[in-house]
Amino acid sequence: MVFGQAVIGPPGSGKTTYCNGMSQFLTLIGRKVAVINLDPANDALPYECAINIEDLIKLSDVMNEHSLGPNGGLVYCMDYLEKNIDWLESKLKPLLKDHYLLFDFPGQVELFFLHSNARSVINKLIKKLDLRLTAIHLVDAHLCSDPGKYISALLLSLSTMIHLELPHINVLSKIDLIESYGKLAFNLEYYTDVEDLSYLQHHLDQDPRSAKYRKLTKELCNVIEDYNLVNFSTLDIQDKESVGNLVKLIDKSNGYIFSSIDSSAIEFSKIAAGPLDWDYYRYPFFFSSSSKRALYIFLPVFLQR
Ligand SMILES: Nc1nc2c(ncn2[C@@H]2O[C@H](COP(=O)(O)OP(=O)(O)OP(=O)(O)O)[C@@H](O)[C@H]2O)c(=O)[nH]1
Ligand SMILES: [Mg+2]
Repeated sequence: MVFGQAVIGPPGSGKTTYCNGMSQFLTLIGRKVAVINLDPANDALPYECAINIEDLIKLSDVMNEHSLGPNGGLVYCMDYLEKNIDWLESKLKPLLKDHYLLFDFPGQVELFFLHSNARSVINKLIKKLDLRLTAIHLVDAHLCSDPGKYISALLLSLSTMIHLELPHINVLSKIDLIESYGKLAFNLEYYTDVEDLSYLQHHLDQDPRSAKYRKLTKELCNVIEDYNLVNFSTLDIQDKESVGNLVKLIDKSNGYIFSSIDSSAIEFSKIAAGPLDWDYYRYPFFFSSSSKRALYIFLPVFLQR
């Protein structure tokens, strides 16, 4: 059984930086990590890449040969990858024995709530290679500073969850920058827990442009609340505690925490129902703010770019 993450989210939400930071963190806690770049538009990769889609297809070639723009080009590349899934499988096979996989996907959101190609790539890999993947959906935290943008982030997260049908964690990325966009109308927990969206209505009414769409927005909020699926974790990729908390959630969602257990169903259920603190005590630096080693590993995440 091979565990890993499919890292997705809108352009610039921090996916590539996340793969870099997450691979450093996981390496630090003793996992062997392989980062797979599936974004054919990712030109300057900050991480060492085990597999690169550019070896199969290049966005610039596709755009030239087929007279496509970047968006059409990316859809073409993902279709091409789906048709040539054997290429990816053969590259992944040598890694399956002992690696944890991080897939860095393109930031074109239609690929993950509309088109079937990316979903099909993920599903084929899961079935053929027995992967356990969690979708990590990064959304820039600055969207919380505008109620209209926040609602569209909720809708995007919901449609992506329903479309991909994977264990799924929505993450407000770049949370360290949230205060630089001014004071939020509500506590951060309001935005992460997605509790009662009717409170947003008042704020939307302040803006004449959004007040015009009052009824529509209300119905959209009802849809989000009726599904009751979306909530968010937060992440500052430079902060080891923030990354550590997310790792705990991911390990629970894709079953990594069960991977070393071969005893009874009771043991499984104890872990499933218990707190998230599984056996992270194995890594003494995990939450120790005095640990400089982890900090030094993290600082270069941005400096390398
Ligand atoms: N302050 C802060 N900046 C971040 C964080 N994560 C990413 N960034 C910055 O956000 C910018 C975009 O990050 P990328 O990792 O390139 O985003 P991406 O989602 O891979 O972008 P595309 O591949 O173009 O869709 C970069 O300047 C990063 O340094 C974070 O947690 N905090
Ligand atoms: Mg990227």
